[in-house]
Amino acid sequence: MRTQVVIIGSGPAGLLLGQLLTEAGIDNVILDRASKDHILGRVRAGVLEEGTVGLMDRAKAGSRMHSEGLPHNGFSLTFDGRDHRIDLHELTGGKRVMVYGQTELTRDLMERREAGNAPTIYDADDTCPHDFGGDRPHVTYVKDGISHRIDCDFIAGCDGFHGTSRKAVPEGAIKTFEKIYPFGWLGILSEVAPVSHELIYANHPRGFALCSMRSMTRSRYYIQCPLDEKIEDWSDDRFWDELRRRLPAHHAEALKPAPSFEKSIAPLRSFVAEPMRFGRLFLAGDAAHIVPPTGAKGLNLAASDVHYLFAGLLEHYRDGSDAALDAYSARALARVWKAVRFSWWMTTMMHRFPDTSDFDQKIQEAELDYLTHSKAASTALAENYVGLPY
Ligand code: RFL
Ligand code: PHB
Repeated sequence: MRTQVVIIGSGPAGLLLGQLLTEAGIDNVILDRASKDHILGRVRAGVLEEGTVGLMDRAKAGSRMHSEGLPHNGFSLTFDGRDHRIDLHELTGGKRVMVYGQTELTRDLMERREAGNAPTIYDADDTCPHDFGGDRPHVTYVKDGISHRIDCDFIAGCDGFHGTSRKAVPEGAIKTFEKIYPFGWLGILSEVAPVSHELIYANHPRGFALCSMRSMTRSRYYIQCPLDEKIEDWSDDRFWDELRRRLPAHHAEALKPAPSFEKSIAPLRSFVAEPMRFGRLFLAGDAAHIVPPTGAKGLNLAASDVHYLFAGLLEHYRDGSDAALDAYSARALARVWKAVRFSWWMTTMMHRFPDTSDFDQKIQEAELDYLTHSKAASTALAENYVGLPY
């Protein structure tokens, strides 16, 4: 089998790239080791930057997002028992974010792909990119016990943090940067109206909490927890009780406990691999970088990588120029590092660290006070939260 671009991974990065390529008439095949149901069962990101929204439109997959997604003009930071609204719209001169679940975005892209009969191979085992240092790369995989090979022009490694693409790069050709945080997030989904119509990021002596949503009838809540916490020790009642304690009184009173239908613990990590291009293999999304979810940047970075990679592939096939492909890694990484910095900063400012000294605590309080009382500081937060320009 032969195609122009093999995409490893059917998450947001792979699906978005596949759809943009298909719309531009560039043949591609997506391989994923998981099943379609498994991929659609994952609950992850919830906040889309305008750039991500624009890419969904360009991929002709944005119509449900516009009818069911919730545009948000601001969010709340709470500390010291009080709410401080960050008016994104006002501070950024008219920008906003869209609250729309990653699961729904994934479903929309999959449906669009199926409608266009573009091939996706699910349950592909032992996927491996080969010969990407030369002009004739290929990818091998095993499906139902039978080995297959796809020859191609380019390989896009969109297979997430634990994927095979980054691991296929020779050790000396890649440099990685990592920071592991000493806590995780325990998250639940519940079929109940959100406690507020906007997101609430809460800094509290008992730890961070986040009130988010998937719709006006479905809530997504998180609390900071120790890394060794066991999910089976967290009954719904215990979760609601702990969340309530971390919110200012008026929100705590408005919180309506209801059964959860998803509950999981995610570790927090910052990670970047440099460069993001190795000959004819290009890494995009979580395959190249991870950010803690505090800044809502993971999915949005996957989208901005795809923006740069698609521009490069389009220029290659339409104009016969490799200038944009050659610039891919540097352009993507410049934006990635700014989001890594922002996510690290939000995480540091909003969480309780086990080794926080009295001095560190006072600095955190001063930072929050400054942030919420200085227009310049609030503007910097808002500008990063809505997404830096591509
Ligand atoms: P994905 O979504 O991980 O997709 C990778 C795909 O590759 C497949 N795969 C392989 N396929 C073939 N062969 C292999 N060897 C393979 N190994 C893996 C996988 O099955 C999968 O289908 O990466 P992508 O596309 O780069 O997208 C990135 C986003 O998913 C990620 O950044 C965000 O979800 C991160 N994230 C959040 N981001 C936000 O912007 N806001 C959030 O609120 C937010 N919350 C989260 C998150 C990530 C989480 N986890 C568990 C990683 C909450 C959680 C819990
Ligand atoms: C979510 O809705 O899952 C969500 C929203 C904002 C974040 C992280 C997660 O910063």
